[in-house]
Amino acid sequence: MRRWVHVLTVLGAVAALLPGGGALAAAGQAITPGARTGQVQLDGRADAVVVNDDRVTVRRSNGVLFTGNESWTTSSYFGTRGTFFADVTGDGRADAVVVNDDRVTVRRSNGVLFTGNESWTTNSYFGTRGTFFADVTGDGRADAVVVNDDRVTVRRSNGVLFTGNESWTTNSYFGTRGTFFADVTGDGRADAVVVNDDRVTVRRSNGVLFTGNESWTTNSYFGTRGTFFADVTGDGRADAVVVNDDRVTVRRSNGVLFTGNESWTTNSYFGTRGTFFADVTGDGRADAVAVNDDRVTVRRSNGVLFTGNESWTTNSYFGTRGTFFADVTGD
Ligand SMILES: [Ca+2]
Ligand SMILES: [Ca+2]
Ligand SMILES: [Ca+2]
Ligand SMILES: [Ca+2]
Repeated sequence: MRRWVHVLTVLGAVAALLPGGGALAAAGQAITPGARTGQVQLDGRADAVVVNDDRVTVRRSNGVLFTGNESWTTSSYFGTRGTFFADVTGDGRADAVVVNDDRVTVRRSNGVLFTGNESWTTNSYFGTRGTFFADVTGDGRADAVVVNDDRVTVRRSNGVLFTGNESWTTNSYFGTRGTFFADVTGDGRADAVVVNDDRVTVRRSNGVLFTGNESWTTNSYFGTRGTFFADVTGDGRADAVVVNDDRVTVRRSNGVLFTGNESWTTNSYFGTRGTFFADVTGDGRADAVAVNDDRVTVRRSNGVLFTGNESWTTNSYFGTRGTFFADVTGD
Protein backbone atom coordinates (compact mmCIF):
# COMPACT_ATOMS: atom_id res chain seq x y z
CA MET A 1 0.00 0.00 0.00
CA ARG A 2 1.20 3.46 -0.75
CA ARG A 3 0.52 6.59 1.08
CA TRP A 4 0.96 10.27 0.50
CA VAL A 5 3.93 12.20 1.56
CA HIS A 6 2.69 15.09 3.52
CA VAL A 7 2.33 12.51 6.13
CA LEU A 8 5.70 13.06 7.52
CA THR A 9 5.35 16.64 8.15
CA VAL A 10 4.66 16.44 11.77
CA LEU A 11 7.28 13.97 12.60
CA GLY A 12 9.86 16.42 13.66
CA ALA A 13 7.44 18.73 15.23
CA VAL A 14 7.30 17.14 18.53
CA ALA A 15 10.86 17.78 19.29
CA ALA A 16 9.90 21.20 20.40
CA LEU A 17 7.70 19.88 23.12
CA LEU A 18 10.59 18.39 24.92
CA PRO A 19 13.60 20.52 24.33
CA GLY A 20 16.73 19.22 25.83
CA GLY A 21 16.77 15.65 24.83
CA GLY A 22 13.18 14.86 24.59
CA ALA A 23 12.99 15.29 20.93
CA LEU A 24 12.49 11.65 21.04
CA ALA A 25 9.31 11.16 22.77
CA ALA A 26 6.99 12.34 20.23
CA ALA A 27 8.41 12.11 16.86
CA GLY A 28 6.01 9.52 15.60
CA GLN A 29 3.06 11.59 16.25
CA ALA A 30 2.27 12.91 13.05
CA ILE A 31 1.58 10.38 10.49
CA THR A 32 -1.31 11.96 8.75
CA PRO A 33 -1.95 10.32 5.44
CA GLY A 34 -4.71 11.69 3.34
CA ALA A 35 -4.89 11.51 -0.38
CA ARG A 36 -4.99 14.94 -1.90
CA THR A 37 -4.32 16.02 -5.39
CA GLY A 38 -1.01 17.51 -6.21
CA GLN A 39 0.95 15.51 -3.74
CA VAL A 40 3.65 13.05 -4.47
CA GLN A 41 2.73 9.45 -3.90
CA LEU A 42 5.37 7.33 -2.21
CA ASP A 43 5.84 4.15 -0.32
CA GLY A 44 6.70 6.25 2.65
CA ARG A 45 8.87 4.22 4.94
CA ALA A 46 10.17 6.25 7.84
CA ASP A 47 13.96 6.08 8.18
CA ALA A 48 15.92 6.30 11.43
CA VAL A 49 17.71 9.63 11.81
CA VAL A 50 20.05 10.50 14.65
CA VAL A 51 21.54 13.88 15.42
CA ASN A 52 24.86 13.93 17.20
CA ASP A 53 27.24 16.75 18.02
CA ASP A 54 29.29 16.22 14.88
CA ARG A 55 26.79 15.20 12.19
CA VAL A 56 23.40 13.82 11.18
CA THR A 57 23.30 10.11 10.42
CA VAL A 58 20.60 8.16 8.60
CA ARG A 59 19.78 4.48 8.54
CA ARG A 60 17.26 3.68 5.82
CA SER A 61 14.28 1.46 6.41
CA ASN A 62 14.07 -1.34 3.88
CA GLY A 63 10.78 -2.50 5.34
CA VAL A 64 12.27 -5.17 7.59
CA LEU A 65 15.21 -3.42 9.30
CA PHE A 66 17.33 -0.29 9.32
CA THR A 67 20.37 -0.57 7.03
CA GLY A 68 23.92 0.77 7.62
CA ASN A 69 24.95 4.22 8.81
CA GLU A 70 25.06 7.02 6.23
CA SER A 71 26.41 10.49 7.05
CA TRP A 72 23.92 12.98 5.68
CA THR A 73 25.90 16.02 6.86
CA THR A 74 29.67 16.39 7.15
CA SER A 75 29.50 18.75 10.11
CA SER A 76 27.30 19.53 13.08
CA TYR A 77 23.71 20.53 12.33
CA PHE A 78 21.17 21.10 15.07
CA GLY A 79 19.23 24.03 16.49
CA THR A 80 19.44 25.57 19.93
CA ARG A 81 15.64 25.97 19.81
CA GLY A 82 14.95 22.61 18.19
CA THR A 83 15.79 20.26 15.34
CA PHE A 84 13.08 18.81 13.10
CA PHE A 85 12.65 16.54 10.10
CA ALA A 86 9.65 17.48 8.00
CA ASP A 87 9.00 17.83 4.28
CA VAL A 88 8.91 21.59 3.91
CA THR A 89 9.58 21.48 0.16
CA GLY A 90 6.79 19.07 -0.76
CA ASP A 91 8.83 16.59 -2.77
CA GLY A 92 8.10 13.67 -0.46
CA ARG A 93 11.42 13.70 1.36
CA ALA A 94 11.68 15.03 4.90
CA ASP A 95 14.10 17.95 5.11
CA ALA A 96 16.29 18.92 8.06
CA VAL A 97 15.04 22.05 9.81
CA VAL A 98 16.82 23.79 12.66
CA VAL A 99 15.47 26.60 14.78
CA ASN A 100 17.97 28.98 16.30
CA ASP A 101 17.52 32.24 18.16
CA ASP A 102 17.89 34.35 15.04
CA ARG A 103 16.22 32.34 12.27
CA VAL A 104 14.93 29.05 10.88
CA THR A 105 17.33 27.21 8.59
CA VAL A 106 16.53 24.38 6.17
CA ARG A 107 18.75 21.79 4.55
CA ARG A 108 16.83 19.95 1.83
CA SER A 109 17.00 16.21 1.48
CA ASN A 110 18.02 15.13 -2.00
CA GLY A 111 17.49 11.49 -1.10
CA VAL A 112 21.12 10.77 -0.26
CA LEU A 113 22.17 13.71 1.94
CA PHE A 114 21.10 17.10 3.26
CA THR A 115 22.20 19.96 0.98
CA GLY A 116 23.46 23.43 1.97
CA ASN A 117 21.97 25.84 4.50
CA GLU A 118 19.01 27.97 3.40
CA SER A 119 17.54 30.70 5.60
CA TRP A 120 13.77 30.24 5.53
CA THR A 121 13.13 33.20 7.85
CA THR A 122 15.08 36.44 8.13
CA ASN A 123 14.34 36.84 11.82
CA SER A 124 13.64 34.82 14.93
CA TYR A 125 10.64 32.50 14.84
CA PHE A 126 9.82 30.06 17.63
CA GLY A 127 7.10 29.65 20.24
CA THR A 128 7.39 29.82 23.98
CA ARG A 129 4.89 26.94 24.18
CA GLY A 130 6.34 25.00 21.27
CA THR A 131 7.47 25.12 17.64
CA PHE A 132 6.13 22.66 15.08
CA PHE A 133 6.44 21.84 11.39
CA ALA A 134 3.23 20.35 10.05
CA ASP A 135 1.20 20.80 6.90
CA VAL A 136 -1.74 22.78 8.21
CA THR A 137 -2.67 24.15 4.78
CA GLY A 138 -2.89 20.80 2.99
CA ASP A 139 -0.64 21.55 0.02
CA GLY A 140 1.91 18.89 0.90
CA ARG A 141 4.48 21.27 2.36
CA ALA A 142 5.02 21.44 6.11
CA ASP A 143 4.33 24.89 7.49
CA ALA A 144 5.98 26.54 10.49
CA VAL A 145 3.66 26.73 13.48
CA VAL A 146 4.47 28.44 16.76
CA VAL A 147 2.44 28.28 19.94
CA ASN A 148 2.74 31.24 22.27
CA ASP A 149 0.84 32.15 25.39
CA ASP A 150 -1.67 34.29 23.53
CA ARG A 151 -2.23 32.51 20.20
CA VAL A 152 -1.09 30.05 17.53
CA THR A 153 0.76 31.60 14.61
CA VAL A 154 1.45 30.01 11.21
CA ARG A 155 3.98 30.85 8.54
CA ARG A 156 3.21 28.93 5.36
CA SER A 157 5.88 27.18 3.38
CA ASN A 158 5.95 28.27 -0.24
CA GLY A 159 8.63 25.73 -1.03
CA VAL A 160 11.57 28.10 -0.70
CA LEU A 161 10.84 30.00 2.53
CA PHE A 162 8.26 30.61 5.25
CA THR A 163 5.95 33.54 4.43
CA GLY A 164 4.52 36.15 6.82
CA ASN A 165 2.87 35.62 10.20
CA GLU A 166 -0.79 34.55 10.22
CA SER A 167 -2.80 34.28 13.46
CA TRP A 168 -4.64 30.97 13.30
CA THR A 169 -6.29 31.45 16.71
CA THR A 170 -7.41 34.67 18.35
CA ASN A 171 -6.71 33.42 21.84
CA SER A 172 -4.48 31.03 23.73
CA TYR A 173 -4.56 27.37 22.70
CA PHE A 174 -2.21 24.83 24.22
CA GLY A 175 -2.51 21.84 26.53
CA THR A 176 -1.06 21.31 29.97
CA ARG A 177 -0.38 17.69 28.94
CA GLY A 178 0.78 18.51 25.44
CA THR A 179 0.02 20.33 22.20
CA PHE A 180 0.09 18.49 18.86
CA PHE A 181 -0.51 19.12 15.18
CA ALA A 182 -1.78 16.04 13.36
CA ASP A 183 -4.52 15.38 10.82
CA VAL A 184 -7.16 13.75 12.98
CA THR A 185 -9.97 14.52 10.53
CA GLY A 186 -8.36 12.96 7.45
CA ASP A 187 -8.70 15.88 5.05
CA GLY A 188 -4.96 16.31 4.56
CA ARG A 189 -4.62 19.32 6.83
CA ALA A 190 -2.99 18.96 10.24
CA ASP A 191 -5.37 19.96 13.02
CA ALA A 192 -4.51 21.46 16.42
CA VAL A 193 -4.89 18.98 19.27
CA VAL A 194 -4.44 19.80 22.94
CA VAL A 195 -4.33 17.37 25.82
CA ASN A 196 -5.43 18.66 29.18
CA ASP A 197 -6.02 16.89 32.47
CA ASP A 198 -9.72 16.41 31.80
CA ARG A 199 -10.01 15.76 28.06
CA VAL A 200 -8.56 16.00 24.57
CA THR A 201 -9.67 18.96 22.50
CA VAL A 202 -9.38 19.49 18.74
CA ARG A 203 -9.52 22.60 16.62
CA ARG A 204 -9.79 21.68 12.95
CA SER A 205 -7.72 23.39 10.30
CA ASN A 206 -9.83 24.81 7.52
CA GLY A 207 -6.73 25.87 5.60
CA VAL A 208 -6.68 29.45 6.85
CA LEU A 209 -7.25 29.11 10.62
CA PHE A 210 -8.16 26.71 13.40
CA THR A 211 -11.92 26.55 14.04
CA GLY A 212 -13.74 26.24 17.39
CA ASN A 213 -13.02 23.83 20.24
CA GLU A 214 -14.34 20.29 19.93
CA SER A 215 -14.10 17.78 22.77
CA TRP A 216 -12.84 14.53 21.26
CA THR A 217 -12.88 12.68 24.59
CA THR A 218 -15.26 13.12 27.50
CA ASN A 219 -12.65 12.20 30.09
CA SER A 220 -8.92 12.33 30.68
CA TYR A 221 -6.73 10.53 28.18
CA PHE A 222 -2.94 10.74 28.31
CA GLY A 223 -0.07 8.36 29.04
CA THR A 224 2.45 8.47 31.84
CA ARG A 225 5.08 7.38 29.30
CA GLY A 226 3.81 9.55 26.48
CA THR A 227 0.83 10.63 24.39
CA PHE A 228 0.92 10.49 20.59
CA PHE A 229 -1.26 11.20 17.59
CA ALA A 230 -0.44 8.94 14.66
CA ASP A 231 -2.50 6.97 12.16
CA VAL A 232 -2.01 3.45 13.43
CA THR A 233 -5.12 2.11 11.66
CA GLY A 234 -4.24 3.34 8.17
CA ASP A 235 -7.45 5.15 7.32
CA GLY A 236 -5.82 8.56 6.96
CA ARG A 237 -6.90 9.90 10.33
CA ALA A 238 -4.41 10.23 13.18
CA ASP A 239 -5.46 8.16 16.18
CA ALA A 240 -4.79 8.89 19.86
CA VAL A 241 -2.15 6.59 21.34
CA VAL A 242 -1.07 6.55 24.96
CA VAL A 243 1.84 4.68 26.47
CA ASN A 244 1.56 3.67 30.09
CA ASP A 245 3.78 1.45 32.21
CA ASP A 246 1.72 -1.65 31.51
CA ARG A 247 0.59 -1.33 27.90
CA VAL A 248 -0.08 0.79 24.82
CA THR A 249 -3.67 1.93 24.36
CA VAL A 250 -5.28 3.29 21.20
CA ARG A 251 -8.41 5.32 20.67
CA ARG A 252 -9.28 5.47 16.99
CA SER A 253 -10.29 8.69 15.32
CA ASN A 254 -13.61 8.40 13.53
CA GLY A 255 -13.30 11.93 12.19
CA VAL A 256 -15.36 13.59 14.89
CA LEU A 257 -14.04 12.05 18.14
CA PHE A 258 -11.79 9.38 19.59
CA THR A 259 -13.61 6.08 20.19
CA GLY A 260 -13.20 3.64 23.10
CA ASN A 261 -9.98 2.26 24.59
CA GLU A 262 -8.29 -0.63 22.76
CA SER A 263 -5.24 -2.40 24.19
CA TRP A 264 -2.75 -2.72 21.36
CA THR A 265 -0.16 -4.52 23.52
CA THR A 266 -0.75 -6.92 26.38
CA ASN A 267 2.40 -5.88 28.22
CA SER A 268 4.69 -2.93 28.68
CA TYR A 269 6.27 -1.47 25.58
CA PHE A 270 8.34 1.70 25.57
CA GLY A 271 11.97 2.66 25.04
CA THR A 272 14.34 4.08 27.60
CA ARG A 273 15.74 6.32 24.83
CA GLY A 274 12.38 7.10 23.30
CA THR A 275 9.11 5.68 22.01
CA PHE A 276 7.80 6.59 18.56
CA PHE A 277 4.86 5.87 16.30
CA ALA A 278 5.92 6.10 12.66
CA ASP A 279 5.25 4.03 9.56
CA VAL A 280 8.57 2.26 9.13
CA THR A 281 7.10 -0.56 7.00
CA GLY A 282 5.37 1.63 4.43
CA ASP A 283 1.90 0.11 4.56
CA GLY A 284 0.25 3.32 5.72
CA ARG A 285 -0.08 2.30 9.35
CA ALA A 286 2.18 3.81 11.99
CA ASP A 287 4.22 1.16 13.80
CA ALA A 288 5.44 1.23 17.40
CA VAL A 289 9.18 1.88 17.65
CA ALA A 290 11.15 1.66 20.89
CA VAL A 291 14.71 2.92 21.18
CA ASN A 292 16.67 1.32 23.96
CA ASP A 293 20.35 1.45 24.88
CA ASP A 294 21.19 -1.67 22.92
CA ARG A 295 18.97 -1.57 19.83
CA VAL A 296 15.89 -0.26 18.05
CA THR A 297 12.85 -2.51 18.26
CA VAL A 298 9.73 -2.38 16.08
CA ARG A 299 6.28 -3.77 16.61
CA ARG A 300 4.25 -3.54 13.40
CA SER A 301 0.69 -2.32 13.37
CA ASN A 302 -1.65 -4.77 11.71
CA GLY A 303 -4.55 -2.35 12.07
CA VAL A 304 -5.91 -3.81 15.29
CA LEU A 305 -2.81 -4.29 17.48
CA PHE A 306 0.96 -4.19 17.53
CA THR A 307 2.56 -7.55 16.65
CA GLY A 308 5.68 -9.15 18.16
CA ASN A 309 9.07 -7.56 18.79
CA GLU A 310 11.44 -7.26 15.82
CA SER A 311 15.02 -6.03 16.21
CA TRP A 312 15.58 -3.47 13.47
CA THR A 313 19.19 -2.79 14.54
CA THR A 314 21.69 -5.20 16.06
CA ASN A 315 23.41 -2.51 18.09
CA SER A 316 22.73 0.78 19.78
CA TYR A 317 21.44 3.62 17.61
CA PHE A 318 20.33 6.93 19.04
CA GLY A 319 21.54 10.53 18.96
CA THR A 320 22.80 12.70 21.76
CA ARG A 321 20.98 15.62 20.12
CA GLY A 322 17.88 13.65 19.19
CA THR A 323 16.51 10.56 17.47
CA PHE A 324 13.85 10.81 14.78
CA PHE A 325 11.84 8.61 12.45
CA ALA A 326 10.96 10.36 9.20
CA ASP A 327 11.05 9.42 5.52
CA VAL A 328 14.12 11.35 4.41
CA THR A 329 14.75 9.15 1.38
CA GLY A 330 11.31 9.46 -0.14
CA ASP A 331 10.99 5.80 -0.88
CA1 LIG B 1 11.60 17.76 0.99
CA1 LIG C 1 1.52 23.65 3.78
CA1 LIG D 1 -7.55 17.86 9.30
CA1 LIG E 1 -6.59 6.16 11.96
